[in-house]
Formats: sequence, structure tokens, C-alpha cells
Amino acid sequence: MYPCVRESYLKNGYKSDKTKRGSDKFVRVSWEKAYDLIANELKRVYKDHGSDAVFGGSYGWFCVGSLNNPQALVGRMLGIAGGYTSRTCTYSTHAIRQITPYITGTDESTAPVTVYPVIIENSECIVFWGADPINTNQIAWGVPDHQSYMYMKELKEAAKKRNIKFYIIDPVYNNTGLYFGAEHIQIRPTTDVALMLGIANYLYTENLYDKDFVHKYTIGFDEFEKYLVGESEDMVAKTPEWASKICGVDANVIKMLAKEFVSKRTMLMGGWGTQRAHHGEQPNWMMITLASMIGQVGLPGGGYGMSYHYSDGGVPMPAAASGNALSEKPINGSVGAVADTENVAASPGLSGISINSKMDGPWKQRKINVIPVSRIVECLENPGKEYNFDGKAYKYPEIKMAYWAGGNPFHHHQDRNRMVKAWQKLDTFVVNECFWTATARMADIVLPATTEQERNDISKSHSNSYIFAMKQAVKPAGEAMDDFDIFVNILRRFGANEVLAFTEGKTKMEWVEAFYAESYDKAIKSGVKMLPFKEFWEKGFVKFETPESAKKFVKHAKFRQNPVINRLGTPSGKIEIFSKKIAGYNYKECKGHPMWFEPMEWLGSKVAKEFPLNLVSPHPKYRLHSQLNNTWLRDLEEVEGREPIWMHPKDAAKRGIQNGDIVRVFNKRGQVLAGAVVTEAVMQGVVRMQEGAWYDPAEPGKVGTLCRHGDVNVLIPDVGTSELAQGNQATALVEIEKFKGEVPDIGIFKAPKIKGV
Ligand SMILES: Nc1nc2c(c(=O)[nH]1)N[C@H]1C(S)=C(S)[C@@H](COP(=O)(O)OP(=O)(O)OC[C@H]3O[C@@H](n4cnc5c(=O)[nH]c(N)nc54)[C@H](O)[C@@H]3O)O[C@H]1N2
Ligand SMILES: Nc1nc2c(c(=O)[nH]1)N[C@H]1C(S)=C(S)[C@@H](COP(=O)(O)OP(=O)(O)OC[C@H]3O[C@@H](n4cnc5c(=O)[nH]c(N)nc54)[C@H](O)[C@@H]3O)O[C@H]1N2
Ligand SMILES: [Mo]
Repeated sequence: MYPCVRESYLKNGYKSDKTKRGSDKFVRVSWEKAYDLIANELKRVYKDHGSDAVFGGSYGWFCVGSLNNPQALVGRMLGIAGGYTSRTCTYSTHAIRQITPYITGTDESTAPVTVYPVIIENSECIVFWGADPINTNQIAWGVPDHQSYMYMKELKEAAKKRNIKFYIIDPVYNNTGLYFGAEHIQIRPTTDVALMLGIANYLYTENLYDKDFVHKYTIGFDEFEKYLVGESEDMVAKTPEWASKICGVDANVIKMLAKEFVSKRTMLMGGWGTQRAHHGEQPNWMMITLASMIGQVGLPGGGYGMSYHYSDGGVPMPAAASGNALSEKPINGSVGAVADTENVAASPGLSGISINSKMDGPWKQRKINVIPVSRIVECLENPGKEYNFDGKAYKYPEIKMAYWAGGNPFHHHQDRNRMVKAWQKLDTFVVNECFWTATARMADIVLPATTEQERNDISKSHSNSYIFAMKQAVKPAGEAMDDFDIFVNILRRFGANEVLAFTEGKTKMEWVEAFYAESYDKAIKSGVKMLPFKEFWEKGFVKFETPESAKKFVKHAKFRQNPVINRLGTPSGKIEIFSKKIAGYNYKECKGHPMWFEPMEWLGSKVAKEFPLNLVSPHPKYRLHSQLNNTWLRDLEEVEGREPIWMHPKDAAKRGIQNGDIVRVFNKRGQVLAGAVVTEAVMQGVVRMQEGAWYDPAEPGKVGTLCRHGDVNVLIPDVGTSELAQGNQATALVEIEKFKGEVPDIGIFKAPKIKGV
């Protein structure tokens, strides 16, 4: 409701006691006071430590809207004020997005996939591999219009008329398995590469794989082949029996899957659950290798696709997105469609405000440094340390101040206790938020930001079928301000030119109109009709028709037709089962071809003796990450006010735990309370807690304290996937016991007491 400052920060500024973050009282201040504090601190840090010392990478989600994109705006503000350290990659697709451009020349997390109408007509076997599209398509990067649900329903109907076999390869029988009545292949977490190798080895030794495809469309199979049969590296043949011991899937089932995949038109639908893991670079690489051996890449209904679960992937779309649609904000803000755009007819998109857009004059020279997004804590801990990333060596900058707007790092980042400690290295932490999240409570200065209901904006649906007028529905609560205005007011403390560089002389509504005008011009040029702005704003939306051609799109069909003319964007122009480039980096944990590497924590590792349960942390059904956790939606799932943890009946019985018990989940990194849900939907040895439950420390700011509510990231390790992607993980080994003693009340959903209110 009001700008607030932490009490000891208000007294001592950047010299305040940082260990009090989280436990200190907050004091209400005026907006003018808050702006002064921030602008002065920015100036001090720039002067004493340089522009790298300000972290403005501000990763995370936020309300929909092309203008009020707080992340882009905070970057834009800092870029004008004096520069900053930003970030590259996302917690969503860290590994897949770094590895796949080497393999197929494109970021497979956003590359278009064979569309549903083609699947519905042609596929005979559909494999949801670490994917839960029925759950995760609920959201979109933009306004979700949920067209994928219509198609998934059609697919289910089609399966009644002709035989379509559905498999789900997952430690959990998820929403999608349930919806399609899929056969569940229970796999131990983070062992997918072993299973794929077992299938590949069987196809190879039984002579069932497509030699012609491999020969014509891929490169490096001969290197991989040696590894597959045990003539290189570990000198072990990757037989189904070998794989079975690692992944827990019966060797006969592995052989059955191999035969299924080559005898039916098979679509491998890979989610991103497999790559959010130690060595997360390997699964997608190996899946593309396996699909190549099956040989159906480029055929209708066969091959692979790695975005069916996200933002209406597989839905035929009317237009190329020129705005922030297809990917989650690369750092320069110039987001948009990726290389492979065969399926999109030219027509209007909608652009949004971006970090560097039209920032001319002296501001162009401002320095913007970059770190891989999930290495933020490592960076805070190790200023000046050298690290490898994607073939190059870098040095971590020394960060003194961080500004977050749109995102909840005290939910999304791993190893919470380590993070709480690392955060104490910051002189100053500023947060724009709409709610009293765990992150807002760790801030020195908190500014109340409006939500999309409280302001005007414009957005498109992810499927490109609509542009929406997002009209203000209510007045801002309390003294809340739009992020846009907050940054303008900070820049006023720098000068009129700085303000002008930020606003470009436009009011917010003029920006909204300008975004529309850009699309309008594109539409006119490509012969598509659009209403003039005024009429659009009145009516609330414009709709675009999907061209028939988009309903026939088959991924890699053109490449299959002619791999010389339609070569891929890799050095060889083919699918690179062996990558000379990657091999040349000489990384220990990511070599020239896909391989099985033992993850740091899995059911086969030593740690499992002490912590025998493998925790997975998928995306929540009734939230967008941590958003909406402070609403009645909690009542739909929580157990005694705690985030649920799913456990197999046998694992529960062994520990004397019953459905509905409050349990303590712990490992060497930390401890959380959770509510037991005893169910066979999760395989034995595996437990499941969704990401995003609000972090509720019993003693805020204290390292090692109990989280009373069930923030899974207290337990997940913060170790990079490998030197290639430096990505984040989402699994861990844990132990669970019935909670003894008095159950503490939840504190996080009550707003803190504020002095001066
Ligand atoms: N263990 C584990 N951890 C994970 C994952 C996992 O699978 N397992 N998934 C990872 C993934 S893929 C992601 S994308 C991240 C998500 O992590 P985040 O994107 O950080 O999570 P959200 O809860 O969506 O946080 C968005 C915050 O922005 C605020 N907000 C909304 N609108 C506005 C606005 O207009 N202005 C401002 N200033 N603030 C606003 C909301 O109140 C909310 O607190 O989590 C990652 N963390
Ligand atoms: N309702 C809802 N939808 C969302 C979001 C949300 O917060 N809520 N977040 C959105 C965002 S930002 C993103 S990035 C996407 C995330 O999309 P994904 O990353 O695909 O989603 P997850 O739920 O993390 O994982 C998908 C499946 O992988 C399984 N899995 C986990 N580990 C393994 C493993 O080692 N092997 C195998 N085979 N399977 C495994 C999980 O059990 C789950 O069923 O979802 C988006 N959609
Ligand atoms: Mo994500």
C-alpha cells in the first residue's frame, strides 16, 4: 500500500546491519523520500564501484502487458541512469536453450512444432516425456486463449476412433497422463538419458533403426555409436539391462518401447522437466538423437517437439510474433520468433517496450554486463571469480545493489539458506512488488506496484489470434504506482534528459497507442484488416484468422525434403549427434555427443543412503509459480495449511506417516514443513512438491531456520547443470519424518506491521 523502508536501513543506509533483513521492522515513507534514497544510492554505487555493481537482471514473471513490463522497464531505467549487470537465459529453459542451437541450429524450447491437426490425423503413438501440457498450458507468455485445450480434446476424441497409444514417461502420473489415460512408464528422476540410451542400443543391435535417415540428415553417429556399444568412454554397452539398473524401468519394457516407437508413427513430446537437472544439457540432445534413429523427423505426426506443453505450442497460429511472445525475454529485449518460422504467415504481431529500444544519445554507451540467470548467488558469493559458460570464460562482477521488479527470487531460486546468506553481501536491495512476498520482506526499500487491473495496457494472446485492450478496472490500491511512473520519478533525480530518454516524450497511453500503430502498419502492408485504434479500444480486441497453411505445418518437413537447400543452422547443416564445437570446449560434464552422467543427487548416489527419497518440484496446478498463493486457491490443495507433498503408500507406511499428517522434509541444505498426500500417483522412492509455495521462515533472515509453509527451494541444490549452460536444477534427495511437537502458525500471509501507518 505504501513505500516502506527497513528500519535500520533508514537509519544507516547502505551501512545498515544486513543480518536484520527479513526480521527488521518496516517504516512507511513518502514516495519522494523513497525516490531520493534510491537515486542517491544508485549514484553512490556507480561512483564507488562502477555500473557492474548494480544488478538489474530482475528475472521473473509479472502481469501481462506490452507497456508495463517491469523487467524491461527496470533495465531501461538502469541503462539510462548508468548501466548495470543483467542476465541471460531463464529458469525455464536454461539447458535446452543453450544446448539445442548446437544440435539443430535452433532453440528447441521455442521452435515451432508439428501442429495438432497433423498430429490428430497421423500420430499413432504419443509420448509425454517429462511433460504435463494439460497443466502447464494454463498459462502463457501473453494472454492465454487456451486453444491447445480444444486441440487436446480433439486428440482425445480421435483416439476413440482410431488407435492412438499414449505413454507418459515421468516419475509422477501427472494431469496429462490422467487426461489421456496414458500408460505410465515410471522413471527415476534425472535418469532419462539412460533410458533413451537403452532404447537406442536395442534399436541398434536389433538393426531396427533408420540408417538412411541417420546417414542423410545427421552427422557424428559413428562417434556416438562407439559409446552406445561400449567401445569408448566408459567402455560399457548401453543395453536395456544396463539402462534398467539406472532408470528403474524394466529391460523388457525398454525393448517394448523401442519396438513401439519404430513400428508406429511416433511423436516424442518433450517437456522441460528433464532438463532442469544436473547435466540437464543431455536429455534434449539425446532425445533428438533417438528421434533421428527412429527416423520419422519431418514426417507428419512423427519426430519430436519440445514445446507442446508451453503457451499453446502446437496450435496453428496466424502471425509471426514481433513482440515478447515466443520466448521469455532474452536480455536485450529484442524478443521474437526464432529461426524456424515456416509455419507462420506474415501478419501483425505486437511489440512491447524493451530494454534498449530507441535509447539513443549518450545512453547507448552505458555498459550492460551479463551473468547466466541462475548463477546469481554464486556471483554474489564469488566476486571476481572466473567461470566457464557456453565456450567462453567470464568473471563474476562484484554486486553491491540489486533492483527487482517483476519476479520473486525468494521463491524461484534454489538453496534458500545459502541464498539468504549471500544476500547479506548486498549493500542495498530494492523491490517493486504488488504483495508482501518473501522477496519484498527481504528488501531494504519496497515500492508498491500496481497490478494489471489497476492500469491501462495492451497485449496479444500467445496464439497470435487476438490483440486485447487491457483497460483499467479499478483504482490503484493505497499509494500503489505503475512501475513506469516509479522509474520516471527515479530518473527525475538524474535529469530531464534521462527522463526524456526513458519516456521518449510519450505518455503511457501514447505508448499503448504506438504499440498498436506498429502492428497496424504491419497489418496494412500484409493485407490484413485492423480496426483504427479508437474503435479497437472501445471494442476491446481484434481477432486474426489462422491461414489454412498454418494448419499443415510439419516440423523439419522442408529439411527432410531437401537438406541441402533447407540446411539447418548448425555448422554441418545437419542434426549434430556429435558436435565438434562442444567437443572443442573440453568440458568434463558436457562432451561431443550425448552421454549419461551421474547426477550429484539421485536414487543411485551415495547421498541416497542418508536421504533416500528423490524430490521433484514441478509447476503448480493452482498457481503461476508463487502468484495467487496468497489467495483462497490455497484451500483447494493445502493440507493443514501446508503445501502438499505426494508420497507413495509404501514410503509413507515405512515412516508411520498417514494421509493428512504434517511432515518435516529435510536434507543438509534445510528443512520445511509440508502436508502429506499419500498416493500411488507418485512412484516409490520419489516425492513431489510443487514449486512456488511462499517461503515462511520461522526465524526470518536466519540461516537454517524451518520454513513453516513448504517452499521446496529450501531443499533443491544451487549447482550449475554444467559449464555449457550453467543452468538450474529442480530435484534433490531428502528424508521425511512425521512432525513432532507443536505445529507453528503460518506467518507469511499476514502483512507485516508497519511503523507510521
Ligand atoms: N524448484 C523449482 N524452482 C523453480 C522452478 C521449478 O520447476 N522448480 N521453475 C522455475 C521457473 S521455470 C520459473 S519461470 C521461475 C518463476 O519465478 P518467478 O517468475 O519469480 O515467480 P512468480 O511467482 O511468478 O513471481 C512474479 C512476481 O512478480 C510480481 N508482479 C506481478 N505483476 C507485477 C507488476 O506489474 N509489477 C511488479 N513490480 N511486480 C509484479 C508478483 O506479485 C510476483 O511476486 O521459478 C523457477 N523456480
Ligand atoms: N499451471 C501452471 N502452468 C505453468 C506454470 C505454472 O506455474 N503453473 N509455469 C509456466 C512456466 S514459467 C514454465 S517454464 C512451464 C514449465 O513446464 P515444464 O518444465 O515442462 O513443467 P514441469 O511441471 O516442471 O515438469 C513437467 C513434468 O516433468 C516431470 N519430471 C520432473 N522431473 C523429471 C525427470 O527427471 N524425468 C522425467 N521424465 N520427468 C520429470 C514432472 O513430474 C512433470 O510431470 O510451465 C508453465 N506453465
Ligand atoms: Mo518458467
